[in-house]
Amino acid sequence: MILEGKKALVFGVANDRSIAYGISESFKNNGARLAFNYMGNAIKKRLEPISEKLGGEFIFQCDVTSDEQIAESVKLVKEKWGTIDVLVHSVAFAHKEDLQGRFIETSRDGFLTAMNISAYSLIALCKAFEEVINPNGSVICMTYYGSQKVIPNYNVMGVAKAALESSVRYLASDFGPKGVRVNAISAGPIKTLSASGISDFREILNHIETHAPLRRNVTTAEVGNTASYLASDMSSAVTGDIIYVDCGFQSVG
Ligand code: 0WD
Repeated sequence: MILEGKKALVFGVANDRSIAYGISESFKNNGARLAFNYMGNAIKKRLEPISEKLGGEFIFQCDVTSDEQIAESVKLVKEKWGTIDVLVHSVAFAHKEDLQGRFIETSRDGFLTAMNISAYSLIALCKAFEEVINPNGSVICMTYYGSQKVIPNYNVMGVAKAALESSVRYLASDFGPKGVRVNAISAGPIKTLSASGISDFREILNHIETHAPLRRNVTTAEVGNTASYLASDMSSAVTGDIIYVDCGFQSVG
């Protein structure tokens, strides 16, 4: 029970295939207390039974592009819990037309949308929740190898993930004196709702099965267990880091 009593806010559970769901299950199994955001009413309906199943203590509306909703979330979290120990950012978005074809075709609006939702939102959440995160707290976000190498069709999201990974290092530096750690997990490809927006995603999965040292794809449960390690005091000297949970693909890819 490495997370016994720790209060974890999880952003990005859309359904039970979400990476954030695997993270939440592992957190629950390790003794954490949980609360979840939802973006809009459609996701709220889906989230309610999931939160119940995982023993979530409350859910709250928070579109990460809205400073007002982020401020409201902080207020609510203060009322409910006072402080938090863990913040999980498992959120990303890019327009479908920007996840196919030539990267050079990315529009200004598409670029800014991807950057806003997928990268800036981490900074916005860290800034807003700074006052409630306990010393020894842990911030965890999700990234992908397309930030480092060209992965067909990942395009603008690769650029957004590069910004996110760099933000992890700067945020870790800002939070370090408080004892709060900031890290990213770079997960191998997983068939989720977001992933289905990427053109020819099946080919990426097949490529991993053939080329990754473990010759298979990663599961959300495996990503979840690494997140539990990062959320726990077991990783107390790990910060500003990108941890690969990808069946070893980045070592050969
Ligand atoms: O292969 C993959 N699936 C990988 C995903 C490999 C490596 C990393 N990742 C990352 C993603 O880029 C993302 O950062 O993991 C994170 C979680 O993605 P996921 O679990 O693959 O996707 P999904 O289940 O769709 O959850 C992402 C959620 C959204 O779901 P939908 O499908 O409704 O877009 O991000 C949330 C939303 O719940 N989200 C937002 N939340 C608040 N405000 C917003 C927003 N503006 N936009 C999207």
